[in-house]
Amino acid sequence: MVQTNRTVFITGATSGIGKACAEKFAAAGDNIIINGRRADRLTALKNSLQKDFNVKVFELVFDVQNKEEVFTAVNNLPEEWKAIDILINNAGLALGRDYFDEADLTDWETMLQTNVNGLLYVSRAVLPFMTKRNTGHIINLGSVAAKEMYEKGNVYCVSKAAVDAISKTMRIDLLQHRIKVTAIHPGAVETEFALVRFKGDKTKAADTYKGYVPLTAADIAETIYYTASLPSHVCINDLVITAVSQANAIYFKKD
Ligand code: NDP
Ligand code: 8X3
Repeated sequence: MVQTNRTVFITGATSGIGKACAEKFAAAGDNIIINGRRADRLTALKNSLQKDFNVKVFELVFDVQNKEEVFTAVNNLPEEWKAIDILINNAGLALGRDYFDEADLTDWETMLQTNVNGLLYVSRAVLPFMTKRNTGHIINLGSVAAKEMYEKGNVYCVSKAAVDAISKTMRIDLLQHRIKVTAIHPGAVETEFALVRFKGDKTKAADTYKGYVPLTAADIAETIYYTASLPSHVCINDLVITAVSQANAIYFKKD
């Protein structure tokens, strides 16, 4: 039987996959800690989850890039929110689609600081609550971009390859605490991801998803929920998921 009433901490819950995960886990009766930088969106999500699903929701506004903010927010959680069962390290972004020799250095720094360092900070802050109880599940959002490098993907691919490697090393070091570590690697998912990558250019963002049926955020939330609902002795370590029209990070069948 699937456990409910768990405490699930989701980073980057103001949009896309993170928001869909918050809705999926809340619909199943879990209590949710939601994070993001856009406080207005977090409050709206908190209100709708509480109203629709009658679960408890706690908002944590912080930037995962900021070590101080991360540790202060996590360490100051009220006692009843500290027994975190599942951490979904979802906050992340791509910025730019440029050749290596032309790419913007600030874009590179922001991707590494968010997708790699941010994930490390949040995990390191939350882990003492899990190791103390010798239980927990960390779910990291990688990407097909971790599995194949593609043209003009450079540092985004690097950051997701790092998430892949971090997931493997976490799994080894956390064995002694019976903590599950799952890396989820989606192909193209239609969210605000492309709009962020192309810095508000709606035409380029829409082109990303043209000519085929992409994954939805709800597809990924469903998959993540599945990995979090298996018996306590079972762990999905690594899961690659794409639309039927996508073979890997590079090959698509578009109309
Ligand atoms: P969205 O742009 O829709 O959502 C990204 C979320 O991350 C937002 O809630 C945003 O919140 C949050 N976020 C970004 N930077 C920070 C930060 N510094 N601190 C806290 N939160 C932050 O994209 P997706 O839902 O598609 O992306 C979610 C994850 O999935 C990312 O890690 C992405 O790399 C990965 N992924 C996405 C794919 C896709 O095709 N969409 C495919 C493969 C992987 P806010 O701006 O409010 O801070
Ligand atoms: C997002 C998918 O193909 O844009 O991680 O890298 S892709």
